[in-house]
Parts: sequence; C-alpha cells; structure tokens
Amino acid sequence: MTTNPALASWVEEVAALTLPARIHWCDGSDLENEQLTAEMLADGTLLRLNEETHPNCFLHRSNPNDVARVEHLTLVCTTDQQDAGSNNHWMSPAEGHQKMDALYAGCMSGRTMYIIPYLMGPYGSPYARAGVEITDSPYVVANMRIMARIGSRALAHIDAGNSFIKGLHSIGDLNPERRFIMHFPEELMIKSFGSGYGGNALLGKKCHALRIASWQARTEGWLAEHMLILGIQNPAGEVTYVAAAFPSACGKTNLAMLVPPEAYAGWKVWTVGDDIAWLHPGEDGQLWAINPEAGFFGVAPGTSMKTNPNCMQTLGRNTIYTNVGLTPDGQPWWEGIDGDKPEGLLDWQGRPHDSSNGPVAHPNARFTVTAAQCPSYSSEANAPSGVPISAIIFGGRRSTVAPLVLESLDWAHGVFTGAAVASETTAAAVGQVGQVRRDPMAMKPFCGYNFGDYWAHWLSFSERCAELPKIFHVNWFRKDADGRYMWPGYGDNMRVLKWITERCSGVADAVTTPVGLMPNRADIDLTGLALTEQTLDALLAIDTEVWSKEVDDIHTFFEGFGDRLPEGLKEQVGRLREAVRNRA
Ligand code: OXD
Ligand code: MN
Repeated sequence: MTTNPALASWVEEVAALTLPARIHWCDGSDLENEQLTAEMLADGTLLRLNEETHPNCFLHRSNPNDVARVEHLTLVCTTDQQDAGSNNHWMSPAEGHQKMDALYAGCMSGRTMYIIPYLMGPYGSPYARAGVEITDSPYVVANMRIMARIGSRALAHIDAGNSFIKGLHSIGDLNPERRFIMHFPEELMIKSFGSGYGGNALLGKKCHALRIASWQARTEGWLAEHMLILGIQNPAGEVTYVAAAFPSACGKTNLAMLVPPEAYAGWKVWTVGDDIAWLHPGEDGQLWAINPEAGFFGVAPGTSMKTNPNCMQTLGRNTIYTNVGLTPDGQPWWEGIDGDKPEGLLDWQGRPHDSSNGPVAHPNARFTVTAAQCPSYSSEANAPSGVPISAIIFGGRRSTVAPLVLESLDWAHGVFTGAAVASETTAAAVGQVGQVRRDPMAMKPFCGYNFGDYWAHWLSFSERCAELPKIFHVNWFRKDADGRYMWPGYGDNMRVLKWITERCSGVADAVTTPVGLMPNRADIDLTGLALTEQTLDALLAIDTEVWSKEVDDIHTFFEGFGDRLPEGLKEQVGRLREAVRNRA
C-alpha cells in the first residue's frame, strides 16, 4: 500500500483493466522471496538445482519462442515521430496505448498482480531514480529482486513524493503475435506484453534505465548509457575509472570482471557495473558514473574459469539460471563451461541432448545474480556520488576494419567515433546473427530518442564538463585471413587497458594516424604473451582503402538522420575523409 496518490490511482486503474485475482505489494523481504520461490517450484516455473554444489540456485526454462530481446516489437511512442528518430520503431502515443490496453484487458484474471517498487542506483544517491513495475510474473519479481533495489525502501522513497517511472508488464499468453514493448517517454511510462525474457520484462533494466532514462538525461543534462564501469588499480594503488560501451553479448561482463595476466603483478580490476552507467557532470568538472543496477544478468555460454574466473566465483549460489542445460546430477551446464562435456545432459528445453537439436544451452542463456557476490566488486560501487570517469571506451565486434585500439583526438572526435561504432549482431536479440550493423555507442536498441539529438547531446558535454574523459575505441574481435581471432582477449585485454590508463595519466606514447591516436608496437606490453610482432602490427594496421569505404558508409548512415544530424558530426566525416585521402 502507498501514500503516494499518483501510485495509488495508477494501481487502481491497472487492476480495473487487468482484473487480477489477487494484488501483492512486494516488500523485497527474504520471506516473500521464499514464498514466491516455493510457488514457482510447485508449478514448474523454477527447478531447484543441486543444493550441495549450487545452493539456493534455480533453473528457469523459457517458452522457446521467448528467449531474447525483440527489437522489431520494441517501440518508442512520441507525439512527433521525429523525436523517436529513424533509430526507433514508432507509434503515436494514442495508438500505442490503445493497442496495449486492448491486450491488457482482463489479462491477469486468475493471476496475482505483483507491484514492485524499485530504485535504480545506490540508496542515498542523488542520481538514483525510482520506478514501479506491475507484473503478473513471479519470475520477473525474483529477477527484479536481484537486479534492482526493490521493496519497502524504494516505496518509502516514492511515498516521500519522489517521481517514479510507471512500468506495466504482463506475460500474456506468450504469443509472439501479441508481444510488444512500448515506451512513452513523454509520460515516463512503459507497457510490455507477451514476453517473460529479461530485456523485455525486467522493466527497470533496458526499458527504464536506458530508453526512458536516456530521454530524461537529455532534458536534465546527463547521460544514460549501455556501459560497464570498472576501476583499474595500478601497482602504486591508484585507481582509474573507465566506462565502456559494447553491444550486447560482446564481453562487457568479462571486461568488467577482468583478471590481469600473471605478468601484470600489482594490477587489479574492480567491478562497478557490467551493463549500464548513468553519467553526471560533477561540481569538480569531471564526469561521474553510477551503476543503476544491483545485479548481473549475464550471458552464460562461454563463461568459464579461463574467460571469467570472477564471474564463475560469483555464480553457483543464490543464482537464477535461464535456458542453460542440466547435468544428470542437477548442475547447470553450458557450452564453454570448464571440464569435459558430461553424458546424459538435458538441453535448455529439457530434452535429452542431441546435437541435431542444436546446443545444450541456448546461445543467449543467462544467469541472474547479485553484484555483491562478485569477488572484484568495487568498494565504491555503492558510493552515492559514483566514481569519476577518466576514459570512455567504445567497441564493436568487427572481424575487419577497426584496429585493436585507438584514441580520439578530442571530445568531438570521440563522439564521432562512438556514433560510428559498427558491430556484428549477436543472439541477445531475435534476428540474424553476425550481420554488421551500425550500433552507435552500443545504444542502437536502447536510445529512447532520435540519434541525431542524442549525438548533439553528447557533443554538448564539451560545454558541461571542464575535465572530460578521453575517448577510445577498441576491437577485440579482429580476424586473420583464415578467420581466426588475432587477439587473445579476456584477461589479456588488460594490456590495452594499461595503455589507456597510461594515456590518461600522460605517461604512455601514441602516434597520430588518420583515424586517431594509436600505440606504437612497443607501447603495448606483451610480456608473457606468445603474440608475434607481425600479428600486433596486423592488429594495429589501418588500411586506407578499407577506411575510405568505411567513411562513405558512415556518411550514408549519418545522412539517414537528416536535419537532426549535428554539424559537429558532419565536420568529423569531412575531417576523416580528408585525413584518409591524404594518407592514401
Ligand atoms: C543485455 C543486453 O541483456 O544487452 O544486457 O541484451
Ligand atoms: Mn546489455
């Protein structure tokens, strides 16, 4: 129950539309979680995993048609279509509400309606924002409890008169024909129907903390970004904080929890967040970042003691696994996990594994786990003012074109570099995997407004912050002529992070190239790594012919934003074209 009249009347309105059998206000307590878990075990929504090896861990198997984000069914409903931009699917708010309300009519009959008050951001942070998700899915409640700060404390914040985002969710009948994720940024409202998958259903995450928050951030002078946040500690004990944007399923969680190679004695990486950063100009002129989330909703396949030991130590207790395989003794299993593949596996759909049915775990199988269990969790992760950001890194998954690392010449060039990010698509969203597409700032699926306005907002930070971070671009995924990855990635990415921090502190060298500043071969410390100088040269190579095509492609992409494209980016295209031509 609430004393906030706006919340009370909205709950009443939703109940009158959806007609639930029961209404439950979530307090976020352990007792509540135990009761919900017992109900989900009883009706098969959850399976208990091996209590000895995986205490308090559960497996959820989704409907096979509901295992990823649905970008084609995700809409931004603004009065003026231009405000949503060509980067978003659009519907008018009136039509959007009508469509969704027709789906919601009576949809909760016989079900419990859960009201989840939540806070995105640390308790006591001036940057934290509240939301309320109304859902008929106990699985959503259990996941939201891990991913956000839910319950009584969040409700007290709302009852104190603070604003909140309204998010209405129903799993409906999971019919993909009746599935939509709609955003009404002008009303600070989200309506989601027909999916139980994380990115579509845990409304605090992508819908609130990125799409709606990016809209709010533009009007209020901050940034809501698809970025991990990490702290890099050098042997002298100094910590440099970095925010890094990569498209979904491109290794953000692995980078956020990186363990440096043996040769990097005294270096340490601290995890602040693995997916979302809210960045605010501080009074000291720096950009400060908080992680609005409290947990990790990460991709399981490929995660192992080799690729991400911190993550493996985070998992294994109090974890919800979704769409992973199952060993005969009740342990979760996925492709790439440590050890040999056991006999007698059940696949993610609960069938005896047969490779003709595809992989054991779904490629987008996930784990949901509290960040507090992570051994590298930063002591600053809950700092109310966040952490000061010295570097921003953009990256994509590109087998060609983009070098291992480059540094932007200045803020405007950095914004251009981010706006021009391209990446091969992954299983995190429904659709073809491996297609190169432009994914500016890794925000293609998440920017709640016109990219042209978004880039202008990014450019405006040169006026807002006296001490802006340096901006870099990395590519861990470049391949050789035989299609093999040239860079080992994972812990060895530390070698690039070290150069980046040393560029920030002014001690590392760089050379100027047409595309930006780059390390000399000797600036990347390869101690302990069997990588030939020729391979490093290939990783750092800039092919002017390829780049001249790249500039044309960026130009064509930018032109799609018409008169909303800021002059500052047009100038950057001209500068790059000229620089590449002069070098050719
Ligand atoms: C995610 C995504 O789940 O980006 O973080 O899809
Ligand atoms: Mn993400």
